[in-house]
Amino acid sequence: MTVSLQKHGQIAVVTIDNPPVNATSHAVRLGLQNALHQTTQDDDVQSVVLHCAGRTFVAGADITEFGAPPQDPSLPDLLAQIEAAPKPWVAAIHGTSLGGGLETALVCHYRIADPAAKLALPEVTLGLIPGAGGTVRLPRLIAPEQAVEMIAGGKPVTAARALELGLIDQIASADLLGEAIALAEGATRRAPLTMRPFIAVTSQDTWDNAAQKIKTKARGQTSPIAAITALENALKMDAPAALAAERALFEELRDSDQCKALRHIFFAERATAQAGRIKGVAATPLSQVGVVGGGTMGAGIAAACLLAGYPVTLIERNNEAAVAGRDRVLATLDQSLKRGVLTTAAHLQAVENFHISTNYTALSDADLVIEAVFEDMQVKIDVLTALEAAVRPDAILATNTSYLDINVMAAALTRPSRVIGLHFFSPAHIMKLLEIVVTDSVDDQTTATAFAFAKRLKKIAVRAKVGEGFIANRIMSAYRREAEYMLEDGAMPWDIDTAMRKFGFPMGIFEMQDLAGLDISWAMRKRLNATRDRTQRYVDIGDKLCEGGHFGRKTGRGYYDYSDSGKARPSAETRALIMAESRRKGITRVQISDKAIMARILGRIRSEAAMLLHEGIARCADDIDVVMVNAFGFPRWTGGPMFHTSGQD
Ligand code: 3H9
Repeated sequence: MTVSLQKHGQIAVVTIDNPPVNATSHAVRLGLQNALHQTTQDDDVQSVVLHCAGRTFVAGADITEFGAPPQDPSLPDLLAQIEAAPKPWVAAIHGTSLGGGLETALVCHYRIADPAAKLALPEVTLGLIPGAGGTVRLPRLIAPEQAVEMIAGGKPVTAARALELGLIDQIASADLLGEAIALAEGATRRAPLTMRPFIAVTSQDTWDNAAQKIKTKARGQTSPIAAITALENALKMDAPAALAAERALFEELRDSDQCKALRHIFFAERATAQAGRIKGVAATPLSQVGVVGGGTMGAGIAAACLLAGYPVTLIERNNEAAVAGRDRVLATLDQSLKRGVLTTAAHLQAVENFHISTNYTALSDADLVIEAVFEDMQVKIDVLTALEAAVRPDAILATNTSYLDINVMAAALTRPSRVIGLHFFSPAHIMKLLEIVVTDSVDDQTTATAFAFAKRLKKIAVRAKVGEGFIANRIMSAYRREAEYMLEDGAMPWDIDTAMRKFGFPMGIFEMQDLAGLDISWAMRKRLNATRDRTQRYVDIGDKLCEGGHFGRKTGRGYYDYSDSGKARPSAETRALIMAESRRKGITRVQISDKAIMARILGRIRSEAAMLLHEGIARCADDIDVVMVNAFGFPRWTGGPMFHTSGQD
């Protein structure tokens, strides 16, 4: 039964059981309507507790039903009926109460939550606004400034924060259902939220500032702006009118291209994990992780593993480097504590789980060791060879290389089947993407284990095969090359960056390179120089900037000049260099419009992606969308480059 009813004395417990996340599918809505009818009719029932089986309270409307013809009862209508019920309803919340799930909790007359519960209205992340009364009821329960943050930001709040905000009445101490029943026993019927006046905004200025911040952050995404409109309606109109306006706005957004694109990327991100589900193969449980190299990347990887609860040993070549690596990791853990990502107890545990050493023998118990040493084939082979001698024969050896040939590394070892690529993105404890690079010799168990490891780290794992730059860096190198061609053809770095920002990237390709350091790609170009295809167009501008010591932000000069406060300004020197390079090559510069800039960038991404698919390096077009959105800030609301440009071939 999707929705069942049980009586505990005079309390009816209505249970939704609709795995995996108790979404309000048609069957759930019908079941709830039935339960409402039964509990209303039954004179023995004094109050009702609404609770969910499985891992979570309702996590939202059923997204798979969007796009299909609507089936009655609609969620808004059903929720209005529950809100008007003659007997009090108590929502017992565990796991995640999201979107339509939180809206369901809002029509209940009381809310009690498990201490680990999270509550959110994440509809904006799907290109929507809450469509079942969230924008109207929430500002009648909590301050509108907080409501707009939840609705336009979409971020979850913890149970403790929800209590502070007035979003819930109580946090359960041990037994959620038992305590919800106790609450229901003493409950009297409260006025529905829609009958209450909304809470006044603190001041028009505070509201305007909050709204302005959201608009700036939206960068072309429509739903956060619509969220502000819906809340402003809720503050101006009476509840029935505001509910009708919310519904109209929701339906318009639901049928929009941005919503379709965001739904595409939501499901694409979940489908990447299928590459790790190999029939008949179980992942090996990992209890000890080793990381070699305590620089930015290694320390980030160690922190990511500690945040996921793994005991970690970090190896460096000498004491000084080990201590520096340790300090980096501990600083990250401290930041995570401050940001509320870790509780005090979990922080303490992570610090206890962390060890440093200068000797590979400290890894004799490790199940997985990830090397993050200098990007040089011989250095990496030496490290992996030494590791192979120190670890158990069944331990997995992973490399975090961004470009190098992992087949060559594996071939240099005696157990190539246990070697895999785990390509993290910086900062490794924050960036969601992890490329899992399968070699020609890796065994299925190692691959399945790498995917399970990624899941525990809460990363989105995308499978790639070995090939220069795998998926992400190969595509980035391709559109960076195209952007460099445009420098010679007529655009300036700031023209290209502006066009990319207008399209929705958080920053342009040249700003990004200045931030990362121009010397990194320069080193790679020097490495590839001997084998470079001389018939291919080559742009020398980046090399010439580096030869002049312009390595980007860290040297105060790169494509841009940087003031002491870090503000970027177009550089006259870069402009002169670019003009001189066009002249030297005999290129007549022509103005390139924003539209033409983006057409060239997108075209290049698409053609490189086609090659990756043809070569089997990427599994499918959806994986490429996931990579581009999560590695380089390709605007999510376009659905990624493949979805965005589909139909253009
Ligand atoms: C909404 O509510 C609109 C209303 O305001 C108004 C309506 C009128 N529907 O992520 P996971 C599937 S909009 C259908 O891997 P986790 C998911 O595809 C909605 N399916 O697990 C996956 O399937 P599979 C607002 C859904 O533990 C499986 O569940 N709500 C839905 O890492 C497991 O998912 C949201 O935006 C859904 N709503 O994370 C919440 N949600 O196994 C969206 C999940 O076949 N969901 N599935 O690949 C999430 O944020 C996460 O899934 C959640 C669990 C945190 C719940």
